[in-house]
Amino acid sequence: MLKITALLSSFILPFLFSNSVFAQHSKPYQMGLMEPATPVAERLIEFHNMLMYLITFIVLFVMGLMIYVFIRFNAKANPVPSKTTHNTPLEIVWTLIPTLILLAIAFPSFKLLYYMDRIAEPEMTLKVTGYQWYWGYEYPDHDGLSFDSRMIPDEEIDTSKGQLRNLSTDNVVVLPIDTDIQILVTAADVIHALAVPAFGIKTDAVPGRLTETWVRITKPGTYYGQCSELCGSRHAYMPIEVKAVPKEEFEAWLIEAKKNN
Ligand SMILES: [Cu+2]
Repeated sequence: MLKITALLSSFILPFLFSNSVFAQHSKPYQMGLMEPATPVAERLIEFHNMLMYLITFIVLFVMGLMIYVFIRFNAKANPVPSKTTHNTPLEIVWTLIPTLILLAIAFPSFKLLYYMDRIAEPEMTLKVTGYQWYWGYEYPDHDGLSFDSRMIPDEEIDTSKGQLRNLSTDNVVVLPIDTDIQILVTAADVIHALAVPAFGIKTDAVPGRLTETWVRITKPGTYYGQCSELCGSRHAYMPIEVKAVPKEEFEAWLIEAKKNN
């Protein structure tokens, strides 16, 4: 009985409390996608939800038809089968409706793809380089400020500071909120991928190539991501930690960071 209660509470409690703190990283027993922190992530989630409705409707509809066929036209219920082979209106309908459904998916999909691609006039740039196995960050618009960011090892994790195992880093990337930030992604050794779910970004970091993406963070907070391209033995241990702060706070951080650079 105790075990069941414990099991139930571990399922239910995260749901009850999941809204009390802004969700920046995935939670145990989380349902659904991470709370969005950029317009791109918001649109991705809207698109995902739209597809969920569509898929659910199609699955139920096809399942209904099949169940009807199994019952109505099995050998017992329908011993003498019809020899009908063509039905032109029906064939037009079952070609046209799926085509319209595909168009209804393709149109917003391409629109979103181009929206995600790049920002026309970025206010600042962050360059990210993937290494085996950490990330390097550069702020080319801010006197070339640059630093490396490595995962904090398990034994040094300080939970009193809110540090998270396998997610917190020694040098946090600080970015201003409400700013169009161009992110240039590359790698120095093998292919990595910069992925931050709350920002809706997952961009390959390819050696010798500069890939572009962008964010406009709408809520201050700490956001986590991980390398999402299998890059070697410590692939799982090169997290991304981004701290989004108001612009004034970002300027203050810049002054401090440049001193230590
Ligand atoms: Cu990697």
